[in-house]
Amino acid sequence: MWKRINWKIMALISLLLFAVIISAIGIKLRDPAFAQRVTIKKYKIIESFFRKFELQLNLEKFDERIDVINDQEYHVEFYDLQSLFGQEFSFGKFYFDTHDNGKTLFISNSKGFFVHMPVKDIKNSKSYVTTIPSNFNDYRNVELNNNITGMAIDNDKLYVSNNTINSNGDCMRMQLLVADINFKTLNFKKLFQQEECNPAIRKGKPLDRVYTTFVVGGRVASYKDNKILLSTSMTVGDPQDDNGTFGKILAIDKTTGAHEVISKGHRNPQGLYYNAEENIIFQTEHGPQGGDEINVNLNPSGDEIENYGWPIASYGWPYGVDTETVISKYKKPHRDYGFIEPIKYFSPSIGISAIIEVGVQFNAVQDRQIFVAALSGSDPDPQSGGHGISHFILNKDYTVKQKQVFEFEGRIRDLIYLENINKIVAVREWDSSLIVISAK
Ligand SMILES: [Ca+2]
Repeated sequence: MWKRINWKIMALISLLLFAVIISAIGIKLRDPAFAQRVTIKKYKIIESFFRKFELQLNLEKFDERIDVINDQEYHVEFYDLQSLFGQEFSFGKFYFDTHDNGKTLFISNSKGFFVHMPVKDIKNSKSYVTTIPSNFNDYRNVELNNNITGMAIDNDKLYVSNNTINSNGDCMRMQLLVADINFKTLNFKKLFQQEECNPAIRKGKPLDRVYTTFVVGGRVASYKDNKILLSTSMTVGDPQDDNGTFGKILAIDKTTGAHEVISKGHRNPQGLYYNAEENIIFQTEHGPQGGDEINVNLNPSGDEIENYGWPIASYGWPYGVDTETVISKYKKPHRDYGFIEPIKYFSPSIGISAIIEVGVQFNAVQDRQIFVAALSGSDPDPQSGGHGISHFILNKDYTVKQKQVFEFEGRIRDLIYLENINKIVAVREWDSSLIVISAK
């Protein structure tokens, strides 16, 4: 009898104790400082695993829907990448490219976690990706989040760009790294680095509080003539200066790392696509307040530097002024001042990001067509393009014939068309969902 009561009391006490501990943890977790410490610790453990080991992780379909866009039906599927990168990575930026004639998909997040998967497996509702350890952290100031800003694969080599800061904390530069493709480890080396500095402002020691004017750009794409394209942002440098490397599309020699300027007058270009068959560069860039642009370069070469107008021409306004009442100081249209006119601009901005061109085999659309991703738009109209992927059908003169938006809540940074399975793939950043689009 006593033994039985004793057992019951013990069980009750244990239960109470358990409840107290659980609620204490609950209260503690609601303390933002504590939650942050736990997150950082968890993050560091996951991060060290990703960097050091080859791991296989599930990729599972969790949702699908049908969208009708520009009079065509599309199948839209959602796969969970969350378990792969964990919740704390969901704010990470994702970049894609393929290897081995489109048979293998590479994904990197901005912190330099690389995974690969067979492209044919994307058709399965459950598949897996495999991580690849790398030395990317050797080229990144972890505290300052000098993260990846672009990735491209070209001839068995993987290229990534990032901004790097010197040890004094007063000079920020964009660099292009290259590694031989190897599923066991990616060993990056530096191929190119900007000579000029973005003047960072050092505040405090260690270098945990360095402020810069914005330094982004950094899209990377395969190009012709043994070169890789790299887009650079402008800060204090002059995007109109032929000799500088700010606000440019550069072509970097894959052997020597030497650069040439392909086009100038760019503000913050975060979308870059090269059509090798026709020798055309498609490019997007962020405007200031409004004035996001889609641009096309119909004859890229190192001989003549095309000029896209920044900081003289733009459809945007300077930050901090009321766009309703103040006339913008920027010139428009571009063409009246000798600059190349964007094929499309967005005011308000959509937070324009990746751009890809897709052929007739994707969806039987006969005209030229492009898909454009967006990071965030201030326009409440869901068809503005600020929250989703815009599908543009173009006329022969590159004016817009038709435009409609695949609506997704959240930021979408990169897009890729996978020819082998005839699908477009994107990642929605807030929940790290892999979005797969195919024509019905
Ligand atoms: Ca422009």
